[in-house]
Amino acid sequence: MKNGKSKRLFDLAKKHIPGGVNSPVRAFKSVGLGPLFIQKAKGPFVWDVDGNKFIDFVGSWGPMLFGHAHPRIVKAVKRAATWGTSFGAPTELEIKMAERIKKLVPSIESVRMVNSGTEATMSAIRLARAFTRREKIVKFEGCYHGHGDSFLIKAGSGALTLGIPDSPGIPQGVVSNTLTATFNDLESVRALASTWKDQIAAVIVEPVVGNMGCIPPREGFLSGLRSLCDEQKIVLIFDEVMTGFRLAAGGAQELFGIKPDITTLGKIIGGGLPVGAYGGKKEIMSMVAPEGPMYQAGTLSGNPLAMAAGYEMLRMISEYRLLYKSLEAKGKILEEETVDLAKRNGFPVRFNRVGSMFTMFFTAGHVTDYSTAKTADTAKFAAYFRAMLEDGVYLAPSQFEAAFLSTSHSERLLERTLKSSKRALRHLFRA
Ligand code: KE4
Repeated sequence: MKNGKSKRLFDLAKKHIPGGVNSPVRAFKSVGLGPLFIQKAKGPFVWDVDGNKFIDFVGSWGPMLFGHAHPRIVKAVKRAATWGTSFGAPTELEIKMAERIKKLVPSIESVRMVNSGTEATMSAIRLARAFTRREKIVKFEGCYHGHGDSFLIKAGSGALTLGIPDSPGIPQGVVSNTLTATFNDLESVRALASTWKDQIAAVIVEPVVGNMGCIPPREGFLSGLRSLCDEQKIVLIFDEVMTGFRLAAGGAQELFGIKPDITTLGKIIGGGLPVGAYGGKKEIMSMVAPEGPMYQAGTLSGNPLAMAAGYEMLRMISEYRLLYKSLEAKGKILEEETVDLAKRNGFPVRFNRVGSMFTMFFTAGHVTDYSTAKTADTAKFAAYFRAMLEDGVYLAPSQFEAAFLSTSHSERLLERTLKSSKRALRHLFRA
């Protein structure tokens, strides 16, 4: 595959930008390549600057539920731009956005727009601390909630991929207030709750993990968290930046029937533009300034272009009645054919999936938490990634990320992807 221009651009980028990228996981470090510089995208495809075309399963790390450059999103953003790109003042569209979010996610009674998932999660734990007057938070090893200081402790996603789950630069005082438990292990949370009785402000969890690769919650895990938080008056935060509007119109909380106290959102909610949000019980949200004393602000929060893209996204989600059924059917095709191939050939791979987000782990065992995710053979994953890329399939450049399907991934494209995957696996395992 010719990639001369990407190489040249990467060399140039490294002169001006740390590591040549504006977000670490994009650097392709863990897959032994330099990143592809993307020229354009449409539907399920991306084209790089060397003219290579790929079937895209990254989808900008989740937002592209309807594929890239959807005409309705593009039209909404173009129209909004002619009326001005930012006012720093309230607009009617922000009210419509909030109403639509509340309708789709009933646990949200009041919602604040911000500019990224990180801002949403940072604000959510500050709010939980303000509401409970407690300082500790519980997160899960391998989960990723953005790059806020409190979260870069045993973090997932790019931090895990690059082997820096505990970033330098985080003050000891912050580190000591972040307790870590094991995903899918309720006992590990109960133990912390009894050791730190009445000192834990919040438990924050990815209800379906995407940032260790895709890991579904065990039966009873989320409901157990809910009961424990009720017993101990701990704020339960569902970080649905990735799962929100991805797994159901009402996110993972709709799928699993569990109501968190606060939900954080991002990615899909912006239709590809920078948007995050946090919302939940009115009683808690009323603490947020200027209604209450907990301060959080943002020059571009509720930005008119981002709202136009996000609102159009949520309208399309509301209109498309069979959306999640169709995404489930697509995911099933990939899963069933891959699992069947692996079984017939004895390939040591494990396919985890919930709806349209999935990860194929290069390990034979079940992957249910951080320690089992870490058994994956990342060198094998890297070789598989490179083979798929050569074959025109663009996966997330990390074993510890989820891949995403969109409505634009046709069955024909999925069959094409499966052919490439079978070839790559057979070559990898010399079958
Ligand atoms: P952002 O600040 O990147 O918008 O959102 C942070 C975040 C919060 N919570 C969850 C569950 C997330 O998955 C994320 C961000 N996800 C990663 C991909 N796994 C973003 C990609 C990147 O860091 O470049």
